[in-house]
Amino acid sequence: MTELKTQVVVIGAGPAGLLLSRFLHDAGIDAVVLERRSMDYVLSRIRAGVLEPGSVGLLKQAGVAERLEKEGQLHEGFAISYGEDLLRIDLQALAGKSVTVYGQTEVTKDLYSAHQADGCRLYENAEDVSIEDIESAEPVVTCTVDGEPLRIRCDLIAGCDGFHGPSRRSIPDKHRQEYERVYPFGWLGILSETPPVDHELIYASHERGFALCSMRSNTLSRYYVQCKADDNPDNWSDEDFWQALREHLPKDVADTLVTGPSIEKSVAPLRSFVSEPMRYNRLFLAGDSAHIVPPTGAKGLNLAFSDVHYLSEAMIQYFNEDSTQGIDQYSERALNRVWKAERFSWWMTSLLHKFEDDGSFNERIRQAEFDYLVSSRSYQTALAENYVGLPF
Ligand code: FAS
Ligand code: PHB
Repeated sequence: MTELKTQVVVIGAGPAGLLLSRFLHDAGIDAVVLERRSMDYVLSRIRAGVLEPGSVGLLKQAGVAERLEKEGQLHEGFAISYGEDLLRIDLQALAGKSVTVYGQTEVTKDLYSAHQADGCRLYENAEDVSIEDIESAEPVVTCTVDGEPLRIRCDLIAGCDGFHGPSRRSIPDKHRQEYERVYPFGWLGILSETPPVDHELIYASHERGFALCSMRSNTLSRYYVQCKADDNPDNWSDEDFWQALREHLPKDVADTLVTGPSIEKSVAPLRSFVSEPMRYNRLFLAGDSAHIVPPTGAKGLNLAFSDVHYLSEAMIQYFNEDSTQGIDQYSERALNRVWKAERFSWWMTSLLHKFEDDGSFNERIRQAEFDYLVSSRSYQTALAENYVGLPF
């Protein structure tokens, strides 16, 4: 049995956990990160691809934006297609800001290499992570690493372990309120070494359903089509996927689509989920451990970073200024921004997807919503403001 003492145990080495431990390290606060999987596995995940300017600012503040600034693509706008109609949302003109296309995989790699360079403590393949004495002044986190039991006493715990992690569940049910909407569809996504069909993202809504044309670079494209929630990627050949994608896009876009073999293919279910509060005694939840958004609004990763913005400030204040003000306000501050992003992601999902059981009235409402968007600069501005990210 190895016994350790630290100030903060960070559970989960995804983007939230790694960014938090970076900020704590810079403030001279000792932390230990526990990750259930191997870091090779964590670094191989294909997830988000759009960064708000606020997230880019945090990555710069953390000193891990060098490659992002070189390889990231600045996007001043994106398009929404509705059947054959195409509307460009000019983010720069409407909201005065642009987003950056740079894969979550790359962000996580940059954070991890900085973590290693700092010589910060991270235990990968940490099994059976569990929290003890969660109501005490010195909680304990236990786990097993390479068969060796590890016991870590700490002051505070950051639950950055995603939706399926133990942190949220260690908060007693009577102290937790969960809000959820599970959508009756998923996203089938592929990655292909082909040039993107457009230099900006296209969110396509079609009577057949939703599709998204995105990218990771000028030679690496990321595409999604709406599929059944429990669909299996093996049910889809590459040709099936490309055919379905073409059918969801305006003809003149589909005609320019360059296809090729997929190098990754996966299905992601869509749900909106929030667990309140985001703090229980000395445990603080950040990122997907506390909330999930459907990816239609490109908010998942960005919300994880905004949580870390609030939580790192609060923990630094607690340890370095002996003030509990930040940690006492953390849950409320974070949830305030989380719910606005939940609303936007739900709105984008409702506008752009096909709901089988919806009936013609809702179909017509969606059409009217799109027509209003096309005709109203203020409505486009509201969309743009939310897409680039509301202030912290
Ligand atoms: P993460 O899930 O990234 O990280 C949590 C970490 O905790 C993981 O490394 C996990 O292994 C670890 N962990 C779990 N249980 C543990 C335990 N018991 N002990 C120790 N460690 C444990 N967002 C978009 O904007 N666009 C997208 O296209 C998109 N696609 C997505 C596809 C999928 C399949 C998923 C799940 C999410 C997607 N998201 C997308 C949202 C995504 O970007 C998340 O919001 C983001 O990864 C959240 O980061 P974290 O909170 O750090 O959680
Ligand atoms: C992606 O590139 O993976 C991506 C982009 C925008 C979204 C969702 C996913 O809204």
